[in-house]
Amino acid sequence: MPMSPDDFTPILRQTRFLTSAPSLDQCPPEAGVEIAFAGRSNAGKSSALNALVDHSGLARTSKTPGRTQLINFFAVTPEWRLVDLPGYGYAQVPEHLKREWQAQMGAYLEQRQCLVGLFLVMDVRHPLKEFDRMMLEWVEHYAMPVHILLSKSDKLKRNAANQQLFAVRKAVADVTVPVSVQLFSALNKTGVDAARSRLADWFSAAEGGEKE
Ligand SMILES: Nc1nc2c(ncn2[C@@H]2O[C@H](COP(=O)(O)OP(=O)(O)OP(=O)(O)O)[C@@H](O)[C@H]2O)c(=O)[nH]1
Ligand SMILES: [Mg+2]
Repeated sequence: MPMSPDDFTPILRQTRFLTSAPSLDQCPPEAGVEIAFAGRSNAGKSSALNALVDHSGLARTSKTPGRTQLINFFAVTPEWRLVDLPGYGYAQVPEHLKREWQAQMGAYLEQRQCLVGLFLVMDVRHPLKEFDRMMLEWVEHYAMPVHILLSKSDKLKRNAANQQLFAVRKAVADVTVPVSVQLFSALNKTGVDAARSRLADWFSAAEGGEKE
């Protein structure tokens, strides 16, 4: 049964911080279902998560890139979790730490059985950078659906934002896993309803069933 927004939004509003994990072996137990937010540093992952659960300040946001360095888990219900992944691609980070990050993210995507889908957050003005393309290759490899938020859409005029939307849709048309793309703004709440219904679809589709 699809969940209506009227039913789901109050559930999302109950989201609470659960735990932070510095590495995969310290993640909470594999139970229920998880949806993760990935994206380059400063793309707006934490802001998007906060807008979706209607709780500013829940996930820490910052003007300093690389704020989120841990894997942060949020419980929507005892069964449903949202995961704020560390950002990637900030320039100041030494090469060995970038490799360490890649290994952690790769391991998380590969091994986390309860992960049912990825929200890939990209600044609408700078989509599909190298790391975004790597994430798309990974979700293809692990056969995981991906939903792209083109964030900070308030930074562009409506026409320019729509042009970016169509360009990204075209660019990902050949991706071999289910992929959807939308405009999003945590500032003026553009696209919040659409993103919530994607979360609701993934959570309720996975409910009670094992990931295939
Ligand atoms: N104008 C505008 N600014 C935004 C929006 N979303 C996020 N920002 C700003 O962009 C900056 C980064 O936002 P975060 O949500 O912390 O980004 P992040 O992807 O979690 O960053 P890391 O945790 O460092 O990887 C902050 O200064 C936010 O206020 C938006 O929709 N519109
Ligand atoms: Mg963050």
